Amino acid sequence: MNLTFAITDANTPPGVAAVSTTPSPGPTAVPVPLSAGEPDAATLARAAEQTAGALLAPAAPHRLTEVVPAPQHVQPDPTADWVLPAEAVIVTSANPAALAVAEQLAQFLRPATGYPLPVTDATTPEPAGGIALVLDESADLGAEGYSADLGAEGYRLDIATDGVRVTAATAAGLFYGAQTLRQLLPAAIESPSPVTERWALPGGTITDAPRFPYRGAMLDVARHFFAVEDVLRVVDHLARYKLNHLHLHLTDDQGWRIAVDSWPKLTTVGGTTEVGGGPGGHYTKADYQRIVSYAAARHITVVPEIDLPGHTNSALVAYPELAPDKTAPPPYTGTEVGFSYVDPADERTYDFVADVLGEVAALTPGPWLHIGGDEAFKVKGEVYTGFVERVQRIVADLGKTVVGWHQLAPAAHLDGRVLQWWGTNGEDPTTVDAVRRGARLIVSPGNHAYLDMKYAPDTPIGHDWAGLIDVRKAYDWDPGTHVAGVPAEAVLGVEAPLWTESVTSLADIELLLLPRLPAIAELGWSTRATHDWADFRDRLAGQGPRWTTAGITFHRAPEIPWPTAPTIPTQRNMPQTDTARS
Ligand code: TNX
Repeated sequence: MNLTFAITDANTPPGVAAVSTTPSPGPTAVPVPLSAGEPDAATLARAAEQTAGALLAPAAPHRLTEVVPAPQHVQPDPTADWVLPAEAVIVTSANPAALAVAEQLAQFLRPATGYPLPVTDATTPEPAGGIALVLDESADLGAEGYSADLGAEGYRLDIATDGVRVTAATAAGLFYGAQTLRQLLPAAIESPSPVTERWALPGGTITDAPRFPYRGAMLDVARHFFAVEDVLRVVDHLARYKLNHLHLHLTDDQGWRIAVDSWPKLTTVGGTTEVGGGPGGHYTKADYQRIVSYAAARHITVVPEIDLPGHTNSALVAYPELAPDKTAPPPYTGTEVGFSYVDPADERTYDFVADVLGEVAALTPGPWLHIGGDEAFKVKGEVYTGFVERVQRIVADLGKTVVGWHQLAPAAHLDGRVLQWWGTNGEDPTTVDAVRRGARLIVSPGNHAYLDMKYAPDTPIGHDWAGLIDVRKAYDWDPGTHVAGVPAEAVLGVEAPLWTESVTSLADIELLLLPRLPAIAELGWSTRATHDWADFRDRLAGQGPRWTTAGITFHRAPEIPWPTAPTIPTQRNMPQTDTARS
C-alpha cells in the first residue's frame, strides 16, 4: 500500500464512484470496503499511520513497466528515479505542434500538483531539472544496445537525475510520450484539485512505437444520441491509451445525427427519434467540427460513418422519395435491424448519397469515409454490389478512402479500400478474397472487440449475441492472425465498436468501455512479444485508482486485482518531504 491510493480514493469527486458490480478481492494489507460508507475509526487510524510512514520514507515510484499499452522496450535505471519539483519548467522545441503538446502536458499536470509549470521553447531543449519535449526528426531514438525505427508515432522517454526528456520525430510521438509519462506518475496526478504527493517517476528509458497504424473505437450516436461533451470525454479515454481513430456511427434507423444543408429534414425530422422513444438529437456542423478539432488536438482522426444502403429508416421518414415504395415508413425506435434501405434503382438516391457524403467529407479533415454496408438484407446480390460500387466511386471522387463493414467484400476493389471485419469465428473466405484483391482490414471481432457485449450474465446493460466478453476475452486474441488467410501486412489495425441500443448515459458508456478499451488498445499498440495476460492484468489494475481519482466510471471486473485502499482525507497543507520540495 502506498500513499498514492490513499490520496486518490479520498479525492474521488462526490457522486462519481466506480461502478462495482462485484466486490473486489484486491490483494491489499488494509481491506476497506470501497462502497460501504465511512471507514471505521480503526481503519482510519491504520491508514493515517501508513500515510505518515509514506511521507517519512520516500515511496518507491511506479515501475517503468507499469504502462498500458505495454511499451515496446523498457530499460529501468533504479539509480535515476526523479521527483518533479514545484519549480519545474516544461521546455519544448520551437514548433507550434510541439508547443501544443507541452501546453497539454502542463494543463494535465497543474491541477493535481498545484505547480505553475510554465511552458517555454528553445532551439535545443534540455530537461534542466524539469521536462523537455524534443521534436527531432533526425534523433537516434533507439535505447542503448537497441535500435528502433519509431516511425510516425514513436517516442523515446528518458527519466534521469536531471529530469525528463521525451524525444520524437512528430508531435504525435511527443503526445504519446506524454501519455506514458502521465501513467508513470502516482495515480493522484489524476486529481482535479491539488493534493500533497511526492511526484516521483521511475528512472530509465522507454523506446516505444505502435504495432498498427489504425487503433480505434466506435461510438454509435444513432441508436441513442450523445451530447458533444460526452463524445469529447470518450476522446479523452481514447487518447489515454494511444488510440488514434474515433469512428462515429452517425446514422441509423433510429436517428440521423449529422446536419446536411442540402437535405435539411434528415436532422429536423430524422434526428428527432432514438431507441426507446427519447428525444434524439443531432450535431450541427459546428458541433461536429468541435469534435473533430478536439480529437485532432489529441492526435485522433474522426471517421464518420453514413450507413448505406440499409440502416436508413430515419432518412426514409424524412425523405420518402428515397424509399423503394416512395412512402414514408413510421419512425423506428426499436432495436431490430435489416428492414430498411434506400432505393438502389432510383437515380435520386445517388444524388442524395453524393450530397450527404460531399458535405460530410468537407467537414472531415481525415482521409476516411465509412459507408456502412452492413445488414442490408433486402438489397441482395448484384443490386447490392452495384450500389456499393457506385458509392465507393463517389467517395473516391471526393478524395477520400472508403471504409465499410466487411459485407462490402464482394463488391469490386477500389484503390485503398478498407473493410471492417466484425465476424465472430475468424473464418471468412469472402473477406479473404477481397483482401487478396487489395483490401486492407480493420479487425473488430464481435466476440472479442464489441464493447456492447456484456461482461457477464449480470452486466446490467449490453448484448450477448456474440457471447460474453470479459476482460481476458477482450485481450486474448491477435489482430495480426485472427482472420484465417489474412496476412498481418493486410491488417491496418483494430477497432472496438460500442453500439448503443442499451446505452443511455455517459456512465453507461464508461461502464462498457472500461476496462476493456485498454485491452483493445494494447492489441493495437503493443508488439506481440509483450502480450501476456498475467502481466496485463496487473498493469490494468493500476489504472483503477486513476479512473477513480478522475471521476470515471468503470466496471470493477472480478478477474482484475484492483488495489483496494483505505480512504483518508488529504489536505493541501499536509507537510511535504524535502524531496518533494527539491
Ligand atoms: C450488429 S456490427 C450491427 C449493429 C448492431 C450491433 C449490435 C454491425 C455492422 N451491425 O447494427 O447495433 O450488431 O451489437
